[in-house]
Amino acid sequence: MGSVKMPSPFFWISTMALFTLSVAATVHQVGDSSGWTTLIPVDYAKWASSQKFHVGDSLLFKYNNTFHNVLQVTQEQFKACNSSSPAASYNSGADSIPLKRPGTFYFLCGFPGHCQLGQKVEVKVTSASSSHLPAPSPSPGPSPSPMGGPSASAPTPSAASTPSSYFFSMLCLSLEFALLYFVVV
Ligand SMILES: *[C@@H]1O[C@H](CO)[C@@H](O)[C@H](O)[C@H]1NC(C)=O
Ligand SMILES: *[C@@H]1O[C@H](CO)[C@@H](O)[C@H](O)[C@H]1NC(C)=O
Ligand SMILES: [Cu+2]
Repeated sequence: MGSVKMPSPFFWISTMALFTLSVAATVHQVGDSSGWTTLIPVDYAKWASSQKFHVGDSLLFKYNNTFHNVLQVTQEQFKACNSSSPAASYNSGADSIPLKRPGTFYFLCGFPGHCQLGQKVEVKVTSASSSHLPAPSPSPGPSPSPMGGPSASAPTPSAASTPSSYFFSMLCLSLEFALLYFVVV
């Protein structure tokens, strides 16, 4: 008790296992820090192509529900911005939608004109068995330290194109290291 020890193999195995789990269940905030909106023109197709969606992940739609909602629709309804008979609808303003199976899923805002303004997103979900690790592209700016302080939690608009899943993974990794440090020592 109180003596400083080298981390045991258990430490490394646990860390790797927890890291794998944290990466496997990514929360994809739609539109990153811009959220689900028409005020700022967000290219949701571009956002979706910056993400890797796997079974077990979830989508997070954040918006002011006075002005927006989230409707899950078919491909045909998506193309036509038809919100008359959605398969599912959400209006909490912070909707977490689990991605339970592989396939392509279509969402749009049902408020008049919003879908036509581009408030629609198509998400291609692949099975959980494929590779989870996002390819970290070299960033020209200062990269966040994995052990960085809580002040680094608010993503800046310039970082909006970086996959939010990467930051989430790094955050989880930091927390796991901190937790396991106290468990082992
Ligand atoms: C939504 O917007 C309205 C009008 O701007 C505002 O009064 C309300 O507080 C907002 N709601 C949330 C949850 O931000
Ligand atoms: C919208 O979708 C519904 C249900 O699929 C369909 O009955 C209706 O004709 C569609 N409306 C338009 C304008 O495409
Ligand atoms: Cu809307």
